[in-house]
Amino acid sequence: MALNDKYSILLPTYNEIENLPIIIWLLVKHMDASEYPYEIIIIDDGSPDGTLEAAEQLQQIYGKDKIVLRPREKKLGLGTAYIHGIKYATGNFIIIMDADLSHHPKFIKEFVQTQKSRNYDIVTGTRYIGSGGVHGWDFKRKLVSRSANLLTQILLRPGVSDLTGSFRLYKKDVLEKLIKSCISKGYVFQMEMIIRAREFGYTIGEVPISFVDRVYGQSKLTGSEIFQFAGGLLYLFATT
Ligand SMILES: Nc1nc2c(ncn2[C@@H]2O[C@H](COP(=O)(O)OP(=O)(O)OP(=O)(O)O)[C@@H](O)[C@H]2O)c(=O)[nH]1
Ligand SMILES: [Mg+2]
Repeated sequence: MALNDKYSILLPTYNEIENLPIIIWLLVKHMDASEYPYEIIIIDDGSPDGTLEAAEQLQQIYGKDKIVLRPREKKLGLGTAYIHGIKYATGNFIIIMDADLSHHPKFIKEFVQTQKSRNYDIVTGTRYIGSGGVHGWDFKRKLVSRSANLLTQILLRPGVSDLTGSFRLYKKDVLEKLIKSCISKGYVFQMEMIIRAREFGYTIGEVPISFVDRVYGQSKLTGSEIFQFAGGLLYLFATT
């Protein structure tokens, strides 16, 4: 382990009051066991359900060095939540993940090992190779995800098996550069990050993950999201 490596985990939240205590507990458990220095940066966007108040209590339990709160006034979207969070990150590596328990912190160890094995710029979780998979999605959602991924593989040939996933490890400077160069919003954002990464010649490693559908809280995948995704995909196809 390089002596100065530190991992900043960005956790954007919007109405995650049921999930936050569990994800934080799991993160602390797994990160403490790994012995890597780390911090968890919670970016809450004015959740009406009191997520921020829960985060404040968790900060008191686990300490201000481990739990950093960088809330914003209102819901401004995931992309800018990452940009906001990075500004405060003190680690040289950034881990982004969802707070809704779809991404299990136990995989972080493998992300770190994979990154170190070849000094990858990015390591992405993948649901589509090896032991990776999806649990709890209905047929429609699986079909949408698979089709989106397949269509993208055909059109853009990115050489990465899971493009729309959002459980990833980045070198901090790489993520900063990528975020600045990405213009899409919504689901297509994660995909654009990988496509731009390829353009810049960054190296990408993959770790199979099992993705579990959110248990608590509302899902937001709607027809308009799918439409938006298709538009974004065509845009990337036309411009890259
Ligand atoms: N700060 C912030 N976080 C957000 C925003 N939108 C979503 N999130 C968080 O980003 C993560 C991913 O969002 P999800 O709602 O789980 O998106 P998804 O996984 O595609 O869809 P479902 O899990 O089916 O709802 C979760 O931790 C959310 O709480 C936002 O506008 N601002
Ligand atoms: Mg989710």
